Order: sequence, then C-alpha cells, then structure tokens
Amino acid sequence: MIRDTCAGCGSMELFRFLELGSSPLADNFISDPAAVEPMYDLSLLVCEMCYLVQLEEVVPDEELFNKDYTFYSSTSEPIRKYHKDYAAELLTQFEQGQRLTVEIASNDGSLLKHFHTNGWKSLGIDPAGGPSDAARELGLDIITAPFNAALATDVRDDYGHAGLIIANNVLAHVTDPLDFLAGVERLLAPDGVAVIEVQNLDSLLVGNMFDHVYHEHRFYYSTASLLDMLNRVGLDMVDIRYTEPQGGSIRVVAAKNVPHPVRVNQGAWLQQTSTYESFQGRVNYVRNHLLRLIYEGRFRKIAGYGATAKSTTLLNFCDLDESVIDYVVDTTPAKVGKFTPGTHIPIISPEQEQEQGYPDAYLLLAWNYLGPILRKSDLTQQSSTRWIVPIPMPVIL
Ligand code: DWN
Repeated sequence: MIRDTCAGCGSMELFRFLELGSSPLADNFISDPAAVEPMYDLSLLVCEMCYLVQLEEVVPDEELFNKDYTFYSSTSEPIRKYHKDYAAELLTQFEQGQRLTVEIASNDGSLLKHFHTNGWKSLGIDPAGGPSDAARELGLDIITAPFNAALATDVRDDYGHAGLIIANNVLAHVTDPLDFLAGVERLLAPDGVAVIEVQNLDSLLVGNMFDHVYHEHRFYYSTASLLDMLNRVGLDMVDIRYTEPQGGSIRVVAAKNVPHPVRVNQGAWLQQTSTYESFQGRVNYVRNHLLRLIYEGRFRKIAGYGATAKSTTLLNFCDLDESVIDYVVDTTPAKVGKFTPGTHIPIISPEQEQEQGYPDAYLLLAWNYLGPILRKSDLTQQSSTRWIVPIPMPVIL
C-alpha cells in the first residue's frame, strides 16, 4: 500500500524527505542466498500539518510478522536485562492486585514473564506465531493476533478491563496507530495506565540513525506527535521519560481523564519542514564517509558484528554485500547459518568464528550496544581488531 494521506490527521500534505531506495524485509534472514527476495521502496514522509513521520510504502502485516519472524527478544542479552529492569519498575510503581496486566507485542514473553512469575494476572498479545509459541512455553496466556480496537473489545469482554497495559516498541510497527490506541483506550480501566515506549524521532534525526528505518517501523514519533495521537483517542500523558533502547526512546505513561497532564517543550524544530529537508544530505554523507573508511582502510578481512534488523537497511543502502563483508557474527541461534537480507552475507556464531579466526576489522552493525560489546570483546578478540562504528558518524576505533 502506498500512503497518500497522513495516518494521524488525514492530511494529504505529505513531504517525502528520505529515500533509501529498494530494500528487502529487515528481519527476513534467508536460508538460500539464491532465493528471490521481495523488495520494497523505503522512503519516509512527514505530514506538514501534524508532523507525524511515516513510511510511504506499507508492507502487509502477514508478510512481516509471520511464524518465520526471527526476532526473539530473549536472544539479546541487553534486551533481556532491559526487560528485567523495566518490569521491576512497573511492578513497584503500578501494583495491580488481581487486575489484568496486558502486554501488546509480547514477543517471546521476555518482559511479560516477570509479571506472571510475580503472580500478576497477565495476558500477552502478539501476531508472530513463533515468538508466541515460545511465550506459551513459559506458561503465559497469549493471543496470537495483531492488536486493534476490535480485538480490544473481545479481550475486554472475555477478561475485563486492564489496570495496566504495556506497549513496548510496538506503536511504530502497527498499520493504523489511531485504531491501535483506540483499542488501548477501550481495554484500559477508567483508572488504569498504559505504558508506551517508542524510538525517539529526535534521536533518530540528530543521530543520523537512518538504519532504524525499515518496513517493520511504519511510524517515527516525536514527543509532540505521540501526544497528538494519544489526545485523538481520549488519552493524555501522566508521565514521560527518555530511555536508551534503539539509540534513544520515549516512554510515556498515558491514562484517561488526566487532571494535570504533563506537557513537554518539544522544541519547534520538529514542527517545521526545513528540519527534514536536510536529513537526506546527512544520510548520504554518512554512507559516503563509511565507504571511504572501509575502502581506504585496506582491511584484508572485514566482518559484521550483530545481524541486526537495522543492518539490513545500512548494508543495502551502502551496497555492502558478501563481496566486501566476509561474514556477520551473531549470538542468535535462529539467525546462524542464514544470510543477510538482500546482501547475502553468511551469518556465523561466535564459536564458529573462534575456529576460523578473527577479522582485521568489525563493522559494528549492533552499534546501539557499543559499550557492552567493546567490554565483552576485550575478553575474547585479538587486540588488533579494529571497530568501524557507522552511526551517528562513521569512525574507526
Ligand atoms: O524493532 C525491533 C528492535 C527493537 O529490535 C525489532 N524489529 C528487531 C530488533 O531490531 P534489531 O535486530 O536491530 O535489534 P537489536 O537488539 O539491536 O539486535 C541485536 C542483534 O545483535 C541480535 O541479533 C543479537 C546480536 N548481538 C550479538 O550477536 N552480540 C547483540 C549483542 C549485544 C552481542 O553482543
């Protein structure tokens, strides 16, 4: 579907400010490099009325989030730790007694399990079959379906209102955010709270994080555009904080009938088209500078570190395929033995890499974990291995 009206306000005043060309599905790691992969245009639009940023081409859910979907939260150590800390905060802050806690986009139960093991009445909702099955193996009650207002009615009728709804890193992934939020409002108890976390558009633009643009991420929110969407369905902000995941995220607590809603001075810069006009130029510079570092570095052997979804955008936009990158090393069993989408670079495990020897340089595809990875690598890699960090500005460490 090619978007020609804004998903937030319905305006047709859409300005295309980022073009990344044709790209495969970011999490579609393939088993056969000769397979024909579906490719889709990857372009970003900003609405010049409400400044909601959204993908121009929308790929259907059934192509993105099916049983072969390879992203399992629990396979990423930093995500596991983040979820444990996140759950501990909510368990303390929002005691529910026997009221229902619902996590929308519960994936493999990495976050929701902490509520279940603490005796909270909990329910997970996720469209991806594989991760849902993994969550059920933890004893979790899971509905395998995309969340929307219609499903919210069914859940409310079957389970009752929810005192706590958690929507972590999902509002960017839905096809109709207003319908999604209307469902949150419908399922939420009158005095309930919804905790919603999304990647921060502010960080994406300032940090040149163009690799965070891929077909799973249909929307990109600033504080102002997120608040606008909440208000359109009768929700308001009770609290807001800025968190680390994905290079910088926004976490809001939303509720109904908020007597003193929180307001944040977003800064006018995100409410003017000129801000977006300069982004393509910066992205092109990052690509050209990265290619200069790679080709002028005269590294005999370069490997990718972390087969991230975002690396699909980076590698395809920069034309970095198996002729330049020897392999990608990744700790995720479901990805090992497969190939990167569109660029067909083989993915190997750390154990396989140890057997075959380390590269002269790593292209750090999981740059959002720079700290933990460098600390860990000091323990395993030869000290002469260099690190090419692509975002926010390419640099060699
Ligand atoms: O929206 C999404 C974000 C939240 O998470 C999903 N669509 C998919 C996923 O995006 P991603 O793949 O870019 O997420 P990560 O967590 O940045 O991916 C990390 C990848 O790197 C994993 O495949 C694990 C791997 N890894 C590794 O091999 N060694 C990670 C670390 C920290 C490591 O030390």
